[in-house]
Amino acid sequence: MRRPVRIAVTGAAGAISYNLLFKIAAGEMMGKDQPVILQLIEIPDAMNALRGVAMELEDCAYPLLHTITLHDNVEEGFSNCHYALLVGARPRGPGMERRDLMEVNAEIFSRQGKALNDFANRDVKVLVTGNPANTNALIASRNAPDLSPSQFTCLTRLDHNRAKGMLASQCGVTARDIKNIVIWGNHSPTQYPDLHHATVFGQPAMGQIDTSWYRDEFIPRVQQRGSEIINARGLSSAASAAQAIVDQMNNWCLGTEPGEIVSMGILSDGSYGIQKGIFFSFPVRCNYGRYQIVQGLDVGEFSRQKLTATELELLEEKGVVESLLPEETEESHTNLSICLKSGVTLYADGTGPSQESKFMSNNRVL
Ligand code: NAX
Repeated sequence: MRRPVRIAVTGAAGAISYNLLFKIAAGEMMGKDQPVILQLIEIPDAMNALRGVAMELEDCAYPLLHTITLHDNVEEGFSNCHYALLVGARPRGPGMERRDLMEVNAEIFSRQGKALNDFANRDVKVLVTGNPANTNALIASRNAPDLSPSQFTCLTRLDHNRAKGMLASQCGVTARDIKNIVIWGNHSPTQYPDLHHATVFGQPAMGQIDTSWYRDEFIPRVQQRGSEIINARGLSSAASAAQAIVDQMNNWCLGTEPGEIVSMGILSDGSYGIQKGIFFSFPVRCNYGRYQIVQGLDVGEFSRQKLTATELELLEEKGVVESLLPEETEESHTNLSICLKSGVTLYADGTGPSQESKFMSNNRVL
């Protein structure tokens, strides 16, 4: 049996986590041979609810679930974690403007970035789901000067999966027959679901659908899918969001299928002309626990306009939280090459590879 990995989850008593934690404990995220330790984090008021969730997890008697720990603060909760799933966030309250929401969450995510910097495993992989996900990822990453920005990602896999599901339904095929959808930009209604590189049964998707359906129905529907679900269900997406978290982490850690493209929100390195220093959803491939932006995809005039719109929104969001972005990390976030470094996996009990050993280090270059 392998050594258990530590997975910290914030917002662990919330709706998404109620779908997510059971999947993780069942081995759907990290593999069927990987035991897990769940470090569950909530706000103090939700600790009782969290205890209930922990009891249910225990009652499932999952063979891979090694330990569950409960925490009402991130400093303890992130201690030595190998993976951090930042799901919890403040929802938009009555009369709250978008800017207010961003400011409240900015404070939460700057504290979480600092706690990851100080207490998490040096190789921690972080996935931010709490909204506004891209900008929250930026805040967390900018507040973690000792970690590489490439260790932070935000969730745009739900948008990717939504696009895949809708295209499959339109073409009368299953999601398995569809490849290489790309979501560009922000996890918001400005995101751009791009089908120009997608294939259905290995043939270009654009040749199998109407351009007018693509532009006038498909794109707005993917962009607005979150609201469509809230209107229908009275509650926001939870099970599909949990599945997307599992998919994104699984691909990041265990790799994508050969040749397959997936979408992931990551720090822009300037690829495709997108300004550096913002978290933007790009087409990526993953292998050996790393992701790499797929280069050289053709971006036509229609696509370019959409990319620019979502890029501008992210730059505007960044402007709102600028005061919470420490200056010391500005350079590492606009010049990725200077902050890429080697890391070693350290275990809490000190039995991991020696930090000094140059043979055991892994290269985090993207
Ligand atoms: P819930 O309101 O059901 O749960 C959120 C939980 O987070 C609550 O239990 C709350 O107590 C906890 N929490 C709040 N602040 C916290 C903090 N500082 N530390 C630890 N826990 C904290 O929301 P849920 O439906 O689970 O959604 C969670 C977040 O995901 C929301 O921000 C939501 O907007 C966002 N989403 C992001 C998606 C994406 O694709 N990026 C899609 C789904 C979802 O809408």
